[in-house]
Amino acid sequence: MIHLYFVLRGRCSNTFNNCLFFRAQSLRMTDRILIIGAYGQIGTELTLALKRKYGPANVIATDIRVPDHLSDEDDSCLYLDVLNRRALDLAVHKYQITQIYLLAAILSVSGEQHPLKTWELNMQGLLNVLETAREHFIAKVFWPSSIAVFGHHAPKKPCPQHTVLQPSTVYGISKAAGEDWCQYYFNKFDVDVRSLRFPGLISATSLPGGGTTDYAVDIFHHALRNERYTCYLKASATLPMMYMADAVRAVLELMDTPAERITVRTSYNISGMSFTPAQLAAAIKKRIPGFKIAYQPDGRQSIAESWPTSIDDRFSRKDWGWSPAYDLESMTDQMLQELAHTMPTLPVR
Ligand code: NAD
Ligand code: AKB
Repeated sequence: MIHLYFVLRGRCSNTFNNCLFFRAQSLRMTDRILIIGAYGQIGTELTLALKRKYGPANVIATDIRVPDHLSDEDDSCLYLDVLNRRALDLAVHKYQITQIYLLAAILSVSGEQHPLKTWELNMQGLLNVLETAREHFIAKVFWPSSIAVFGHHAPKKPCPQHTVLQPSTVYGISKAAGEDWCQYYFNKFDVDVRSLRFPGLISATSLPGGGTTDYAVDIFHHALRNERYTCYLKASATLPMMYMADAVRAVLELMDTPAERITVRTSYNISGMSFTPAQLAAAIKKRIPGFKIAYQPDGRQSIAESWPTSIDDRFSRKDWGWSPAYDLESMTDQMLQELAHTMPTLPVR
């Protein structure tokens, strides 16, 4: 895909002077994508989708843990620590990057074990990317937020787009603050950063790590190994969830939307499905009759109780046409089918 890419961005929202200036972004032959945190749960699938869309040579996948099976010569697989601002600048310059997808973060459960490290990675990582985007005139940035931004005082069912954010975890605090920084960089510096408040993501080709919603993936692995699953949430703990194929499609659709249609510059609510562990266990049992589950709620239950049970995503639907394809039944069918192939090769996390 070769196109002439000449972006004139007009607004300077400087507090002291309301000048109008134009920023001639660049004359480029094609989009060049930098993915940071590419080998995590989302990155594994999003990287493939972006390579299909933009061509493998135009997608630079980076992480601090590079998979063993890729050789050093594979230029599309790089070590990059998002906390190293200089290395980030160099990568953006060297590969003539036009879009950045920042996926590196510590999630809700791990975050409670390492609060300051979580704040450092989630916040400084985002600020490094926003600053790099500003200085290098990056055309678009994607950064995921989470339903963890909501706390006990937000309406639970459904949780509106615009509501009180008093998160209960350091992860949620970092996401809520990150949303404000995204909006600030858009308003102040015209950085076109776009974001989704993802619910718990369920995937067969990659494992989740350190989240409250991880049970919804682990349960499938136990079921397929004919093992009983002990769930760390109550049977009745309803949470919003989404199948990874929907999540990846949402990112691509949001990033393809013309900038003038994006009305939410913090982060969009987005909904897939909502269910309890008991409902998910019942859906699995329908397909694997011998499957057994027990419940032993631990500290993760209190995190789950601080999150909404369903999400009002009307702004996503209206602004960029969001509609999920998977519900509990179709997701369960797909997970069991896909895991039958991928499970033996999945790395342990
Ligand atoms: P993940 O933990 O699976 O992957 C994160 C990746 O970032 C890992 O591969 C890790 O090695 C890498 N990383 C860690 N520190 C890094 C650093 N300093 N520099 C570069 N890379 C580093 O996370 P995920 O589940 O894929 O989530 C990706 C993003 O989506 C995160 O921002 C997360 O908050 C958000 N999100 C995820 C979910 C979900 O259910 N998975 C839900 C809501 C939001
Ligand atoms: C977590 O449970 O921490 C994540 C999330 C919903 O952000 N899956």
